[in-house]
Parts: sequence; C-alpha cells; structure tokens
Amino acid sequence: MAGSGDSVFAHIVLAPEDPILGVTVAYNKDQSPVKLNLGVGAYRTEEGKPLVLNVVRKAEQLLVNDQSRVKEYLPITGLADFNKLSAKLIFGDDSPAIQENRVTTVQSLSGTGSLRVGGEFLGKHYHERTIYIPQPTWGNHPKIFTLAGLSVKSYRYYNPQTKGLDFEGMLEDLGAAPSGAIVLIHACAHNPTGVDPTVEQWEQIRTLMRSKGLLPFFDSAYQGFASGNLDSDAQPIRMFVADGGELLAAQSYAKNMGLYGERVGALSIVCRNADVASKVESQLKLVIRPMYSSPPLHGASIVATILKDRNMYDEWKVELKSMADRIISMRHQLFDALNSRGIPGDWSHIIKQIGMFTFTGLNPEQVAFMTKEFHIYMTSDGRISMAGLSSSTVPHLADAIHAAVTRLS
Ligand code: KET
Repeated sequence: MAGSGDSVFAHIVLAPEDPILGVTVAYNKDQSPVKLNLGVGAYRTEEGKPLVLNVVRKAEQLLVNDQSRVKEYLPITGLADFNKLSAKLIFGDDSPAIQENRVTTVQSLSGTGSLRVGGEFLGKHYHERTIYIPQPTWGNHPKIFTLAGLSVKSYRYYNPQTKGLDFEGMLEDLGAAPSGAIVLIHACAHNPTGVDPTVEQWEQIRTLMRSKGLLPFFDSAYQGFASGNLDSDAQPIRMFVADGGELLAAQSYAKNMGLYGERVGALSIVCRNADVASKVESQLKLVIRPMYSSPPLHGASIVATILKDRNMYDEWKVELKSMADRIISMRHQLFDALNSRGIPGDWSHIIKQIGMFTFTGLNPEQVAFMTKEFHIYMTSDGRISMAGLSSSTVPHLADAIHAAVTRLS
C-alpha cells in the first residue's frame, strides 16, 4: 500500500548542494531585484542575459534546413569531422602529431565528460595511478578522478600573499612527484585563480615534467577566453606536443562557443606513434560504450559546421574575442570602482588575473555577508565570474566589497 511502511531509502541522508552549481540554486530562490549571480562560469551580456552566438544560430539554421540529416546513433567515438576539427583547433592546423596519425580524439560530454573518460582510461590502462591537481583547482576535478579510480594528490600553484603563481612551490612539488605520475594542468585561464604561468615558466615546467616522465593531462575549458585568441591560449599544450611526448587533452565548447547545455567536448590522446594511437582508441571505446554508449549529435554538428566553414569560423573568432574583451573591460571597471571607493588593500590582481574568473581574496565570511546583505552570489572561496558582471552591476558589487572589507576584515 502506498505511503505505509518505511522507505527502503530511509537511511539516505540529504546531500549538500554542489559548491558551484548550488550557488545558482540559491540565487534562483532569491526574490531581490538587485540579486546578482557571479557563481557559475557562464557568460552574460551587458544586459545580464545568456548569449547564444550568432554563428551558432546560423549553424543551427543550416542543420535544421538540411533535410538529408537524420538522427541515427553516432559511432561510439562520436562525429568524425568534429573530432578531426577539434584536434586541429587545439593542437594547431599544422600539428605534426596529427599529420603522423598519432592523435586519437573522441567526442565526449563537454569538458567534464572528457576528463572522466580520460580518467577512467588511465585508471584502467596506465601504470601510475596518482594524479596531481593544482591547489586550488576546479572543485569537480578531485571527484572526477577519484571516481575514475585514481589517487588524487595536489601540487602548490597559487600564492595567496602575492595573489599570483607559486612557481617555486609548483616546481618543487612536481619535482617530488613519483616518476610517471599524471599531472592535471589547466591549459589557460586557470580556474579559480585566473593565474597562468608565463611562456618561459611553461617551458621550465615542460622540461621538468618530461625529464621525470610525468604525464600531462590538459584541461582546456577556456580556449580563446583568456587572451581572445585561440592559438595563443593553446600555446602551452602545443609546446608539450612539439617535444614529441605523450599527453591527454580534454576540450570543452561550453564557454568558447557558448554551448554549455549542449554538452560538447572532446578528449584527445597524443601518442608516440600511430599504432599506439589506434590501440588506445579501441580501448577508449570500451570505456565509453558501457558509460553512455555514444555521444549526442546536435552540439557536435553545430561545432563541426562552424569549424569547417572559413567564414563561419572567422565569425566565431570575432564573437569569441568580443566576449573575452567584455570580460577584460569588466576587470578594469571593477578595479576602478574599488579604487574610487578607497577600499583598503591592493586590488591590482583583478586586472592582472585572466580568463573568466577573479579570485578576489575575500574570505567565506565576507562572501556570506555579501550574499546576505547585497544579494550577490559567488562561491565561498571568493571567486567571482567576471562574465556575470556588467557596467550597470559593477557599482553594486564594489559597494558590497567595500562593506565586506571594511566591516569584516
Ligand atoms: N574544466 C574547468 C577548469 C572548468 O572550469 C569547467 C567548468 C569544466 C572543466 C567543465 O565544463 P563543461 O561544462 O563540462 O564543459 N567550470 C564552470 C562550470 C561548472 O562548474 O560546471 C565553473 O567553474 O563555474
């Protein structure tokens, strides 16, 4: 009889909300007209609205109008065109690794799915089960890799005193890692800190990692968002490909093409030679098939349509650059607004950090205060999504930071 007796699930405890996505849940419940969501990394226009790129609308129109298109399953590895074009986007048009057929690329469920498939593959087939992730890092990384069967350790990355890179600490920790360990690297626009190594520092990191046989696993969720230029943002990865060594790279089209909910991404594994690459691909299929069988068609078709047409590709680059530029302009506006209020402390990290986020240095108590008193929502580590800010909301945020810093320091 319905409703009588104990549930077989009665022992289950209520899980906490996700530290990032839960911020949006709380924001949605807030009735205040001045509420502001700077939690999740999702681009908003100057009007505070989500943005569908014009070039994406165009591609979708082409797809809808094409009567020859069907809804058959994709292969386990996804849309072949999409995979080829994605590899070129990240490794470069003229990448020798692609020409030598030693890259295998599979379409996956955005960045998260690509990291998970890569993690599962490594857990099953790679001799060293330890993965080093930066401290701090995107909150989902430790969970993804732990569930994939890897043992997660961290390397120093950020120095809270300088609000910049802890380069010495990073080299020391990577230098002390067991030979062969996997190292998760944010390809650009490190989340949450907005702090990236310079090209010279990348070169030192590369030399150290290769000398110890550490395996790089790049997470590329922001290609084009850091500098506004797709090639510059991919440079660290290309340096590691150019030395002939092996690596993994997870790509997401959530941010740079605004395809968040379409869940479009790719995992590439660069191998020593074509023979290894084809065997690796055969094993990736065995990871994917029991997990979700094959990836979704629509988002990958949008990406492939754009990447294979010169004009649409150029149009995308212009739209991407304008998103990146708007974020940079928000940094300057916020920095100026804080200065004009005479807020104590050095806030220059706001204009020095890059990508979608600013790691403000605000503590959890100050964040809670800003949410309670100003209806401003952000993750408790003090990260704000600059992409969620606009000229009209900068003053409100600056007032809130002013109040938080002067009352709760
Ligand atoms: N890697 C990094 C570094 C990252 O910031 C995100 C998303 C992802 C991967 C995964 O994105 P996907 O949508 O699976 O392609 N970060 C933002 C959204 C989230 O937490 O899901 C964020 O940090 O706000």
